Amino acid sequence: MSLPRVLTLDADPRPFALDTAACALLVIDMQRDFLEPGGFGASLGNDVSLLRRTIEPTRHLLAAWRAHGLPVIHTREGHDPALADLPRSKYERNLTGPRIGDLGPMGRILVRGEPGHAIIHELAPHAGEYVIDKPGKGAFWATPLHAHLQERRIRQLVVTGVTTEVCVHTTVREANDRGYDCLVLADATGSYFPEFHLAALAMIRAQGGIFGWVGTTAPLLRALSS
Ligand code: TIU
Repeated sequence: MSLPRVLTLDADPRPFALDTAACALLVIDMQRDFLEPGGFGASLGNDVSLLRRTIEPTRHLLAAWRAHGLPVIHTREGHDPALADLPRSKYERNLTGPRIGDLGPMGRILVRGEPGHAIIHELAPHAGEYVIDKPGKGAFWATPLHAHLQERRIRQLVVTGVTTEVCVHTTVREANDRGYDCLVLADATGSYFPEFHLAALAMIRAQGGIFGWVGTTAPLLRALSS
């Protein structure tokens, strides 16, 4: 099934003209450490169940997106086992509970290669999909993401993942400053704080779309299936 070059999608503050020849789906940090008990999110005192509503919409979108051979990029937040890429400030920030690198129920918290660091099985990357390991909240800091996108002439990102106001927001701000148009999908992003989720989305689309566009998966799924 061939797609039109441009898909016009309902979004705020105005429709998003998705250029199917210059876009990628960016799935941020859908890791066990954030979505399952015993990981980094839980170690910070959060109820991880609040994020799980994003899984089904993201799973459907991935299937439709992959059916057209469009590029998918996944990110994972985490650190090397020696914690050499872990700023002391990040390590020391949480004063209570286990810290990054400590042993939890899913292995060492937020450490690459540990079970908890993996992307949840429902959204596991397919062969050939790019997986970016990032030590920070933003996907551009200390990663090859910008170079990867530039080489492929990708100018637009459809952004999903967790958490809306932390890694998604930081990444969208980084992307916006580097010249990418971002469409952030409200039902495929989530936060441990529902009010922060709503506020973060409002910030993106305010002032004429100061950081980007906000939409949902439904119009995109419709466009990909018609
Ligand atoms: N704590 C929190 O809301 N988020 C993070 O620490 N990382 C991401 O958002 N991925």
